[in-house]
Amino acid sequence: MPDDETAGDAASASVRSDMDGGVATITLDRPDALNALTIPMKGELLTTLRAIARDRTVRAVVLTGAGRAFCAGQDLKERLEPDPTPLGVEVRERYNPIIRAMRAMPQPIVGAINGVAAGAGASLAFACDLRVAAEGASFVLAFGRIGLVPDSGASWFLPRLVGPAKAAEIALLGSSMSATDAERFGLVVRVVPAETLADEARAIATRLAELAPRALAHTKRALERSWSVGLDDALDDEAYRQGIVGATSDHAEGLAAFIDKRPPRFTGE
Ligand code: T3D
Repeated sequence: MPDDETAGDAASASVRSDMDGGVATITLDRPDALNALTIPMKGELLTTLRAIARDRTVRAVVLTGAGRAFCAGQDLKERLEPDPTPLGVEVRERYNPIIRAMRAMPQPIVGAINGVAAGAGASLAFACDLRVAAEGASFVLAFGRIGLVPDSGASWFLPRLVGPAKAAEIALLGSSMSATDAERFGLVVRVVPAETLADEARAIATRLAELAPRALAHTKRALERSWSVGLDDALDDEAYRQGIVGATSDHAEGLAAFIDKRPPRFTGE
């Protein structure tokens, strides 16, 4: 691991995180460069994700961008500096850990896609559990336009999210996918006016934050696992996870709340 993972402490942080009522909001904050990812920024993002994953008071996460873009992917100007890290190393050691951290964290992540999500920025959007988009937002696999291949999970997420035919069109032609098309293909759950995006994303995250955290974490893991196993394995996996969450206090609380006709109060126990 390159030794920039603690860059999140820097005064010029370009990743902000705010906590409110069990929902952590992570904001990519380099609006002048459409939130393009630099080496320090990738370190900050990874540190933030790992800290949130360990924090049991965080029940759901919102990931968004400052300004008019969600994220324009790799900062291409940084690549022109002397002695850039070889691309394979950059992807393996700085991008892949971010995607793995997003998928491994127990909390669900809601992507609030406020504008263009390009290159690895699109990959970050795909790695969220749910996405809500502002009118005018778009997804662009910009990799091909600069002679690169989709990375940071884009080639894996996209066919699963929109189907192989649409994925091939977007990945090979580099066509931009509008928010409206993204909703049609199920990539985003909803398209909303830009001025209501933050509230909409927060409302979804708040709903998630009110659910039983361990059941949510197991659901996230089971959905992901289902992509690579057959029905037989999936049935076994469901039984295994049900055995675990079925023994939690939160399950007992859910049952009691149903009988009492009141909202449940889940604690994560
Ligand atoms: O390490 C590695 O390289 C391997 C990993 C690769 C992963 C990747 O992400 S590769 C793909 C990298 N991203 C791109 O190729 C996208 C480049 N950007 C664009 O194609 C366009 O900017 C957008 C389609 C995203 C938006 O277009 P538009 O017309 O709305 O905005 P713009 O005028 O192009 O950009 C506004 C500013 O942001 C501009 O700066 P300036 O001229 O006002 O000072 C532009 O240079 C800057 N900007 C946008 N994208 C990037 C960027 N600066 C650095 N890196 C960027 N990726």
